[in-house]
Amino acid sequence: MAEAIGIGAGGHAKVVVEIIQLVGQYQIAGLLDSDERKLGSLVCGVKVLGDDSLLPQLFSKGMRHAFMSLGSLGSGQLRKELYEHARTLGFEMISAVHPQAVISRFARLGIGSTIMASAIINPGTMIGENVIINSGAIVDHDCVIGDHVHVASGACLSGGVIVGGGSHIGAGAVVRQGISIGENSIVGAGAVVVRNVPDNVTVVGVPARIHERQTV
Ligand code: JB2
Repeated sequence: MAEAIGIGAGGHAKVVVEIIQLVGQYQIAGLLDSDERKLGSLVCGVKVLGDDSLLPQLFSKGMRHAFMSLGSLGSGQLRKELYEHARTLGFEMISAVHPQAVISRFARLGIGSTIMASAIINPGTMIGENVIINSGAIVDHDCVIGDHVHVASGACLSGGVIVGGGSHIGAGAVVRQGISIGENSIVGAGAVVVRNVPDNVTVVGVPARIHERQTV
């Protein structure tokens, strides 16, 4: 069985590791984490081998597959940078799709994406690279989800919603059908989005309103 290395060994890693173990297509060789206190510790039985500086060494020893086990709350910039770093080194980024996720055969998933248990992805939807569709989230028909987006647990995107790259849809948020959300924006947990959201803003509340503008 091919081996894969995970990047990140926090809470998100537990969920991603378990999915990869359940699917059984890859043997997880270990996890990388920048916190040296985690060195040698176990995450769902998988050892933390060191930090990201090991990536080139692992690649030169023949490791070819990697996955993002780092999550995000709000900005996914670090997830994006580490993902692109691993790709630049030559790693093939693998997806983790929970066997109990419901994914239409008419939906498309980008590489390196993580789809958690009880997520639903309906026909005509396109999911980009390095996307997290977290537990119980619903992405209805004909949505377009950009690269590095995180749709957090229990969020609901109605039909035809567009989410720009790097954005975060908070836990339990609801986005009305046909809405466009810009790039690198954050929808707060529990928000109800009934108007388009521009790039680089945080919206919160019911109905969602701009709370702050990110400086990029
Ligand atoms: O540059 C880094 C780096 N910076 C922080 N490289 C690597 N390889 N690891 C890094 N880390 C590590 O990410 C931290 O040392 C820590 O071990 C881990 C982050 O763990 P945490 O549990 O804080 O967050 P998470 O990313 O695993 O999960 C977040 O996102 C999920 C989607 C949390 O907010 C979860 O609650 C959420 N479900």
